[in-house]
Amino acid sequence: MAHGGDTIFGKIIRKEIPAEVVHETETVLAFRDISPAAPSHILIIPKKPISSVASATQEDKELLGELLLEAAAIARREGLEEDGYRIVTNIGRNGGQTVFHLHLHILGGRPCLWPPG
Ligand code: DGP
Repeated sequence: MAHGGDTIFGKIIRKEIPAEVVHETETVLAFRDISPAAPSHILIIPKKPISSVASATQEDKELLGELLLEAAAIARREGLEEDGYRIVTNIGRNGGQTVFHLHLHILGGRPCLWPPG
């Protein structure tokens, strides 16, 4: 599925189910993860339903840049910049992806291990 699949994140974008939104623009939405893996765990998604970065195309170039820049701005506002944080995107089964709508995880407030599990 390249584009167009509906997921739980589609319902969050359409406000059909609630989420703790931290930032919204015409093109992206950021909200707190329902099951936080760190003291600060925010997801940022494009409103366009791209299933993962593996399905993104040249057409999505600007949107992908926007996601990363917005993620950094959100992390800054959350006070994560000084100690650092991690941005992760999972792809497919081995990547541990469970929601097939592209999202960046912003994780902060604790040290992250490397290599990740
Ligand atoms: P991933 O495994 O990379 O596909 O991450 C999906 C994340 O989405 C996971 O950390 C939990 C989060 N999540 C799933 N359903 C919901 C929901 O309904 N609301 C919120 N806020 N987060 C959700």
